[in-house]
Amino acid sequence: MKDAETISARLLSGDRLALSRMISWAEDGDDRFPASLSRIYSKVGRGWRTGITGPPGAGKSTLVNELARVFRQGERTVGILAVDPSSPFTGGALLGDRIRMEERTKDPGVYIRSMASRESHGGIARATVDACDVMDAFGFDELLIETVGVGQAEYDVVTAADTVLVVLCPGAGDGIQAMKAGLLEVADVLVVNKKDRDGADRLLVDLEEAVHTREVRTDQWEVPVLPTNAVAGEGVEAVIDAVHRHRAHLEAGLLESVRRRRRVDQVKRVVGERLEDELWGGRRLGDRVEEGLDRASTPYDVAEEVLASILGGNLGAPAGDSRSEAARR
Ligand SMILES: Nc1nc2c(ncn2[C@@H]2O[C@H](COP(=O)(O)OP(=O)(O)OP(=O)(O)O)[C@@H](O)[C@H]2O)c(=O)[nH]1
Ligand SMILES: [Mg+2]
Repeated sequence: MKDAETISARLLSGDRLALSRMISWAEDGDDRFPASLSRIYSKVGRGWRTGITGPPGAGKSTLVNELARVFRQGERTVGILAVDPSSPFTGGALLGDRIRMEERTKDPGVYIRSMASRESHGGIARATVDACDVMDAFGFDELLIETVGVGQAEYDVVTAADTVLVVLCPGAGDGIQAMKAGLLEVADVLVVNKKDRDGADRLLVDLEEAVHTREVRTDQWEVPVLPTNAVAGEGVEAVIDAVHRHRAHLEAGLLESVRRRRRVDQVKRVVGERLEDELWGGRRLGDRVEEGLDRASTPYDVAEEVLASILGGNLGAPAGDSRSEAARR
């Protein structure tokens, strides 16, 4: 793995091409990635990861741009990852984001990268965590991860973050819809963007009510609801202040366990992906499925056969199996 060695050394010396290369390896599931990650992993854990999610068009990219601007005024370096889990390629929306962020891209203290899902299964969440680890090891102080909040794949992506900002705006993606979509559940900070628009005050009040009437969070954090006008850069400092407060809150308590749980999730994703490749990649089991179906069995019968052949026929009697429990009673 000469390549992995070279790239990780270059990354640690501040080479941005190496940074981009490693993120591409993560994205492609390249087998050079694990070896290169292990060479930089001791540097992971210093950057703060802020996820920005919310309905399409809520103003996430505009806010990310503003957050980056304010961080830069404070001499903090910023790595930005725009993740589009539902797109099989880096499409138009992200391209538009890139143009808006042009001002930021000229700044050597800012790195911007978009990522899209190339495969249908959950690889994008795994790749997001990998990309964050790589940017973190590179040395960015602040990591910003933007993703559209619409479904499960996006929630998986957002769990890569230490602090989650949910950006809403009056109109299309109003509070009720956000609640239905479960967006409020993932929020550490709620942002009501487009506060210059009609309905913003109403949305603020609704969300504050929703936050306060909800059961107290197990982590004792009170979710702030903050108005912004991202285009005018208004309210952005208050958002950053909330991120800092949330960071201090986690650092005083749950941070280690939260990050550990996130690593556990990542291990599970890697195992899942590898298993899937092993099982179906070599067509070994694929052939078995075809044969089973030729015998006119149901998909369940064939699946049982396949599982039995993998697990050595011990299906149905794992440790602590409910039937054996019942027999003992
Ligand atoms: N009036 C007003 N317009 C805003 C504000 N923030 C963003 N916009 C506009 O809303 C539109 C969408 O903004 P984006 O930042 O692209 O929104 P987004 O959430 O990143 O959109 P997607 O990534 O496509 O989901 C743009 O035309 C912005 O200029 C705001 O505070 N007030
Ligand atoms: Mg956007």
